[in-house]
Amino acid sequence: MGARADETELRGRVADLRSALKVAGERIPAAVRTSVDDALTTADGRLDLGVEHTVVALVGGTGSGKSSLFNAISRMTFADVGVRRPTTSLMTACAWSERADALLDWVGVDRERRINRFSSLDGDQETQLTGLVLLDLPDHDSIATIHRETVDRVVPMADLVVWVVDPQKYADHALHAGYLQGMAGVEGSMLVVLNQLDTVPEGQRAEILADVQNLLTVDGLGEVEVLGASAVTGDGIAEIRSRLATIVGQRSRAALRVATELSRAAEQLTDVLPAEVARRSASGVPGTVDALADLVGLPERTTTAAHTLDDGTRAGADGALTAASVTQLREAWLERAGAHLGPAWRDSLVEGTPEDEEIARRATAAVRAVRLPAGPSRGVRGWRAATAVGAVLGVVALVAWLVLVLTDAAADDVQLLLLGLGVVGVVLGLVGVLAWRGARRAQSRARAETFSGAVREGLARVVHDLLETPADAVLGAHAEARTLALAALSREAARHARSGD
Ligand SMILES: Nc1nc2c(ncn2[C@@H]2O[C@H](COP(=O)(O)OP(=O)(O)OP(=O)(O)O)[C@@H](O)[C@H]2O)c(=O)[nH]1
Ligand SMILES: [Mg+2]
Repeated sequence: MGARADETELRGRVADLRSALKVAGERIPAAVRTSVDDALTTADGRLDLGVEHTVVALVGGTGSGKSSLFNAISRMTFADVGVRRPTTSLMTACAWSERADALLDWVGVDRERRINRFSSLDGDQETQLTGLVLLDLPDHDSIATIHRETVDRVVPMADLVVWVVDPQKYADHALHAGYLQGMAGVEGSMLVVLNQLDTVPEGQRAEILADVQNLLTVDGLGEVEVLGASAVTGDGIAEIRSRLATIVGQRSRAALRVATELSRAAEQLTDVLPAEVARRSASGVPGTVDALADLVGLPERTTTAAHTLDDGTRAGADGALTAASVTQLREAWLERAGAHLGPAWRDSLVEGTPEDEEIARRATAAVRAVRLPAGPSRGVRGWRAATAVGAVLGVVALVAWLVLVLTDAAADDVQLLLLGLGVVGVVLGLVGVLAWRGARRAQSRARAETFSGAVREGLARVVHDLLETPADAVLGAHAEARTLALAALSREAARHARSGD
């Protein structure tokens, strides 16, 4: 991954974590909030210094040739090389970068002791070292305390420390006891260069290099790479440059440190944002609507609404819910919706949920608002009329027929016609009665369904507005904060998966 892409990714992770903090706000425990916030501030500071840089410090005893190597590696003659010891008292820096000033301010290199390798004409040959910030340090074994202090301050800031030793003093006790033995554990960020190899007869060079390696093994640094070089003849310089190119091509220690800190911060956040917390409260809604329907006495009210033919508001008129009657329902809801939430999140859920009074008032109003068409339905009215017509017709015709039969006043045809009409009327009356009763039952059923459906709909709205919506606001924030924290984690995991480091 390129250094810029690395920085962009790290800034993205900082932004995600910052958003997570913002979304969650004070619902994150104060200690975690402070710790994550501090980590983000530190990360920002490091990113501002530029994590694309790899700081390499040349450290060693006076006269070992640090300044000479600095010049040889940078192919310039910027550092002072001297015969009088110690020569270097002020750090010198060469940056293969145009953005290293903030970093060099932080390291403490004077402005006039910096040189930018990109401003030189042969910059093209230097691109393989892009990102390198090479530091020439004063001697660590100096008679000048300030030199030692500089070394002690800068060594921990470096991504790679190059210990420069020479054939005369490589076994120096101050070097091994004072510095090298303390480096065990961070061998990966050091390199030893045995300089002035030109002063050693060719036949003895391998032996002396092996000796340096042995001493390092005794120091507990057996893994550390030892390179031989001569700043005067230029032998071994290409190898050092190529070694440095490999190192600057890897993720800088600064980037790694920021990445690690961000992962730790992300983990702290995900720890207080458990995965078990639901993202929404919808699953608790049907049961709560049922419970509220029972509380308002929906079954009895439905029976009333079915059998009374007024506009339906009478069914919901009496019996307003009391606040106390919904207390348990509200508590059960909060218990369920807030399962697994941390204490501050739970408080926020409780605070965001309207009080018992409000729920009781809205539920009562929802029941009272239901209206049904008043009076009998058209079917009922029709069959009632048909019954009446049939009954009248039947009775009149039969009475007329009876009178005519008894008085024998009419022809047989007329008697037969009246008898037929009477029978038709009676049948129509009987069918009418049955159909009338059926239509009344159907109307009751329809009224019951409409009433109960409308009340449940109204109560569902109450549950949605007063319970589900506020709960989802809290659960949504929780889920969002967790997703952001996970994004900051998983991006890192993805990076590891890509680069295998
Ligand atoms: N023969 C030989 N002489 C070298 C080599 N490297 C440096 N010198 C000489 O050693 C002397 C000291 O070199 P510097 O580069 O100033 O050493 P330094 O480590 O920077 O010394 P301080 O700044 O005092 O800590 C100079 O006279 C250099 O010319 C080398 O590889 N071979
Ligand atoms: Mg020097």
